[in-house]
Amino acid sequence: RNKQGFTVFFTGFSGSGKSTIANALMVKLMEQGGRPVTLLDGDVVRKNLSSELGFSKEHRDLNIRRIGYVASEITKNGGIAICAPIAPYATTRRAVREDVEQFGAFVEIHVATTIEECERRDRKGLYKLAREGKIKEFTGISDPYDVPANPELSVETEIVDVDNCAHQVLLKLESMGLI
Ligand code: GGZ
Repeated sequence: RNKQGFTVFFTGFSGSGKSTIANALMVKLMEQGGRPVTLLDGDVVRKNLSSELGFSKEHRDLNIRRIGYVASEITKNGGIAICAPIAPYATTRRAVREDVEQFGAFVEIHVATTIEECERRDRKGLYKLAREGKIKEFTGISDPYDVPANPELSVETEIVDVDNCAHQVLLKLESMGLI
């Protein structure tokens, strides 16, 4: 039972809380034992797998397709892949979904923190730099973000804390019969 692999794919703005929720989810899934859990975090992937890429549409798409390929291999082999890039383009998310769904479930989670709230928090000071024009093509400021139309789940980080968001994801996975 529950041997099929699957991919949990978080999408949302920089500073929305994707990494934090993804990490909390990883801990919960590892506690359950069973399948290996692999986290493909946005900035870690950029450092190790996509270090030559920038933030044009072409480069973002290439980055996301690489993440999708790795996630589909993990899914194929019965593992759990947790991805947490911005992934701003709906068509690219769709393509990754199709890659993964050949082998197992694709669970898209919209981390629905508004751009206003991400900019207010500005944990890494990147929004300030983007406003000053020192970072170009910054998602939500000077670059597009397609809001997911039909995610499996949307988490509202402005009213729900991190642990609770991760718990909501866990409940969704349960209701889908994946865990
Ligand atoms: C968006 C940027 C940009 C631009 C650098 N636009 O908060 P962070 O810092 O750690 O997460 C962001 C990360 C985005 O990389 P992704 O691979 O997730 O993006 S994508 O899915 O679109 O390929 C941010 C930082 O890199 N960053 N410049 N212009 N975020």
